[in-house]
Amino acid sequence: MTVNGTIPGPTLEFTEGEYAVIYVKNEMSVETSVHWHGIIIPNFFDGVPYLTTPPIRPGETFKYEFPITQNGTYWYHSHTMLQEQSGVFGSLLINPKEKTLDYDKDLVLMLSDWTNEKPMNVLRNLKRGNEWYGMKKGTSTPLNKVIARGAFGAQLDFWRQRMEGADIADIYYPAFLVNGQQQPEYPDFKAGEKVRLRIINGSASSQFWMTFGGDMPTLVSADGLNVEPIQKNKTFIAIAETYDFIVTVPQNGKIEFRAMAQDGSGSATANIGNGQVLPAKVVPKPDKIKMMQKMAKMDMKMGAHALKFQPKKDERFEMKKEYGMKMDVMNMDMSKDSTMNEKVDHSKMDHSNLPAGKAGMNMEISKNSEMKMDDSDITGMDLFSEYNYDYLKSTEKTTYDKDVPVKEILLNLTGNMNRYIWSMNGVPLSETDQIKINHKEVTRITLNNLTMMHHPMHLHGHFFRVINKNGEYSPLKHTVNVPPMGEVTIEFYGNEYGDWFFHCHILYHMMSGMARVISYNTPRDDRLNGYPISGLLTEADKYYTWAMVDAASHMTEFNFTTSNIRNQFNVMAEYGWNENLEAEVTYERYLHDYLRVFGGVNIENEIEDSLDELSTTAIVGIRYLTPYLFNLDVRIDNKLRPQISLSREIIIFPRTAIFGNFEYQADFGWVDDLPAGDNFANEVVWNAGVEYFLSRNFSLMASYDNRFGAGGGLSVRF
Ligand SMILES: [Cu+2]
Repeated sequence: MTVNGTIPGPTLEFTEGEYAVIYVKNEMSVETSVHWHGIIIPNFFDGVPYLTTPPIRPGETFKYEFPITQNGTYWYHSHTMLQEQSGVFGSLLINPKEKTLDYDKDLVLMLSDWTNEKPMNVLRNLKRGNEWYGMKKGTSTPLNKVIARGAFGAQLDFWRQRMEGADIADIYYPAFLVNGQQQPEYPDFKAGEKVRLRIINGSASSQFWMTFGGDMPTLVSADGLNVEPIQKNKTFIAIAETYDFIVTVPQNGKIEFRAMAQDGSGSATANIGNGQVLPAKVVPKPDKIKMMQKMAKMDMKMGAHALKFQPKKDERFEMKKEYGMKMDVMNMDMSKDSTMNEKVDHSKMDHSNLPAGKAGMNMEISKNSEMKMDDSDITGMDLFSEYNYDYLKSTEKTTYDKDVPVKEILLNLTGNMNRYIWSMNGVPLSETDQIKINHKEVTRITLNNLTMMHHPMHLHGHFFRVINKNGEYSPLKHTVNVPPMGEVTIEFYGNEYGDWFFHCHILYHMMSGMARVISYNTPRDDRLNGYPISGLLTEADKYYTWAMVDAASHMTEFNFTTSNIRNQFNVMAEYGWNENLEAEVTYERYLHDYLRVFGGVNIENEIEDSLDELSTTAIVGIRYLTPYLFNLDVRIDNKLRPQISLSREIIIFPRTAIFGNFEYQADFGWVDDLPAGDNFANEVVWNAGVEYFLSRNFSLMASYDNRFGAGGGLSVRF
């Protein structure tokens, strides 16, 4: 999917004060939409289908029109499902009426991530818990590596909290791109020219560290708005953010611009100018095992519900209190990475009297040439201190009139990696009401991240203050990254009308429920009649279906699952060549992330190694994901025989997992008579095995099962 046949689509250039008229013709076979990211726009043209704007059906042309009241670097993208991942995005460059910055030329650098898979298939693989992406890009932390690094204690701590480890990015990308290429060249810029690099992160789920070769670049604007210019080389760019840097093309070579994926799984570069390459610094890969060890040492609680038992019940504050970072680690020293020689000229700052955000921490910024990496130095929050926005200072005061009423909103960012459900306050989009805000009031939102991932949160139609150490001069942004277990406070003045989307810009998180509608409670536009909002809500609560077949020398097994957020249907059939059989169909309802009730039908052969007599029973029970990530199944059948089983899978080597299952059924003879003289019978089923991942869809497996015996074969996932 493309815009006008290219990835990215064309750069749309305007000048502040113009009136934009843009015709979008849908030549695809599916619905689409275009959202103008960061643009202050009439609500109807914001481009979120079924919320503000009708979807564009195949063959239709939609006319967007809006006055251009701002200038800077912005972008546009499809807001329909995962189309942006496929390539429906481009840049939006708005020139100021009067040029205030000193530069000669513009160069847009649009970053993106590229997958050869269908994006919906990527999401399906995340939903089913396929470990392949981490294996493929070498960022998974198998048990052998964890043990070799002496981090088994930390691993146990994570497992106890139902977490596999510290995850940075979920998806494997074969390529990262700048303007659609892995290493584009821009030789037309001449030595001495000042170039304004307009960098946009149009990725679906990749965040980057940006570095520059040659002289220190000057950061002049963020999210389209000018900031106090600062010389800065190593800068983080979250998804959907934009940063403008002014660089001077050197006499002695070309500037290398490098964007390295945050998890170190790859990078893209661009060269600006001519001659020898002046290389950009390569940021070291993050050490996930070390992160795990540090996090385990910190006093914090993971595993907040991504799917609450009672979504209507307000438990935001209890959730914030129970989970996340404990307050006593908030007072600590912070050593800052100044390898890049940033212009941090203060050796000691006391921010304890600053208004909000992470204020209250006494920060000590030491001007070391190397980041201190020994454990004694790194405590608490400073694991993620390099992600704060303190380097952004607005050129003007951004505060609101003190007399304006303030409405405070707490949003805990929550997620469950096991089922790939993302939400806020434990409630995904499909189960929540709109957040009501008031016109002419300030809305202050505290974003409290209770997950191990970064979430770039984007609010449509507004700029919000990101409260940082610059107090009254805190910057205005449209997208803010909230680091793992971190807290960011934003606030904005309500000068709009209508409903606006607020969501994590990792598309796969948005599509899994991490989104909200912020509503001014004004009447819905008549032009949306026939496009109910349910069209948007159900996007984040789709059914995903997957299946697996094991074909082995001793048995064959078939598993089928179809699942949305609350409901799941399973079909399982195992057949041993020694004439043993078990098959089961169940429906499950998730009461919360870890607990579900189920009912269904089970078929088994009565007599060992013979299919002559099959017994069919109805079953009901519960399934529970225990601490340490065991799957517990407790059930009873219509012959009143209780059964308990426990299963677990662990990745022990980079591509190798072991698995085991133990099942115990008791029969007290309450319904069927037991053989004469017996008043109790039991049956034990167990199996254990090993699986080697060949690719996303194929594994070699070998197992022993006390019914079927030992053997090996192939597992196929589809
Ligand atoms: Cu997210």
